[in-house]
Amino acid sequence: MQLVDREVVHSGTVTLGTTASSSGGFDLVDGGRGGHKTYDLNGGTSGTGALFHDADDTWGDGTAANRQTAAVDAAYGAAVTWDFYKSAFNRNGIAGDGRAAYSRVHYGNAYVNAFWDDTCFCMTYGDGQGNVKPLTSLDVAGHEMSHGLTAATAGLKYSRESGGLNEATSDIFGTSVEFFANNSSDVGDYLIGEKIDINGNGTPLRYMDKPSKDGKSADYWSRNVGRLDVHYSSGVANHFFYLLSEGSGAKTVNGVSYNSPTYDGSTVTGIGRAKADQIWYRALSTYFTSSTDYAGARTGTLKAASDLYGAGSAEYNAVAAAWKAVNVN
Ligand SMILES: [Ca+2]
Ligand SMILES: [Ca+2]
Ligand SMILES: [Zn+2]
Repeated sequence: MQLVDREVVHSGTVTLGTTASSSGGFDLVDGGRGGHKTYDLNGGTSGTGALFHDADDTWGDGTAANRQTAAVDAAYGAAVTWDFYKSAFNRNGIAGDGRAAYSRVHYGNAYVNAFWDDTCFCMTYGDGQGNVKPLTSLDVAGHEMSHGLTAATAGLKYSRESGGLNEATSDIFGTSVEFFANNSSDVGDYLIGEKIDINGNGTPLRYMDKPSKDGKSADYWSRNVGRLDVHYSSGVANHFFYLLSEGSGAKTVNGVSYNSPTYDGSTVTGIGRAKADQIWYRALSTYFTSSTDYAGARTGTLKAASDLYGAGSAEYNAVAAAWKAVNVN
C-alpha cells in the first residue's frame, strides 16, 4: 500500500492507499481497507469497466476534466466511511465482516445521482450535469454507503415511515463521515450535498437543523408523514438527530449558521454528535427492524441510550426531549 497525496474534486488534496501493480505502476486498490477497488465505467451502466491504474501514483488534478479526479474522490469517500465505522463503532466495513465494497465512477451520461446497490455490494457515481459535476462529495459517499449499513443491520423497508428512517440514517452517518474527515476543503456541516450543487444555485439538497428549508421535507411528525417521499419523511429523524447533537435555537458550527425550531416551543440541549451517533447506531443495529416506524424509533433509541448511558441519564432524557421536540411521543 502506498500513501500519496492526490487531488480530488471536492475535498482538496488527500492521502489514500493504492497498491503497486504486478505489471508496473499502481492500481487504485486500498489494501489497508479490505482491498477496496475503484473502477472507470467510462459512460457504461453495467459491469465494472476498467480498474484505475496510474504510472507514478499521483492521481487526478482537482478538475472533473481529468477522469482520475472523480475516482480519487470515490476512493477517498470509501476510505473515510470505512475509517469512521471502525473508529466510531468498531465495525469492520459496511457489512461488518471486513469485506470491502467497490466503487464505480463515470456511470452513464450526465447522470445526476449516485447510488448504493446491495446486489453488487458496490457504490456508483454519475458525473452530473454536463458531465462536469460528479456526485462524489464526502457526505453523498457516506450517505449512499450507509444504505449498505442499514441493509446489513435493521433492513428498514424503503417506504413509508421506515423508509424515512432509512433515508435519515444515511443523512445522519453521511454527515458524521463528513465531520470525521476533518477536511478543511469540505468542513463538517448539517447540510446534505452542499458541495455538489445539484440545484444549480449553490443551495444544499437537505438541511438537518430545519428540514423544511428545502421546501419539501417535514420538520415534525404528523399522521400523514409516511405518505411523503422517503427523502422528505426523513426530515423528522434528521431534525431529531440535529437537536440531540446540537440542541435547539441558533448556533454556528464550523462557520455554518443553524437555527433549529421545536414543535412545542421547548428548549432542547444537545449531547454532542459523538453520543448521538452511538445511540443511533446501537438502535439501528440492535432494536430497529424492517418495519420500525417513528414511534418504534423513539422506543429503540431510548433503549439504546439506556444501554449506553443508563435509564434516566442526561443522554436518555435528551433523547426523549429531542423526540418530543419533533412531535414523536
Ligand atoms: Ca461540508
Ligand atoms: Ca454536508
Ligand atoms: Zn439515500
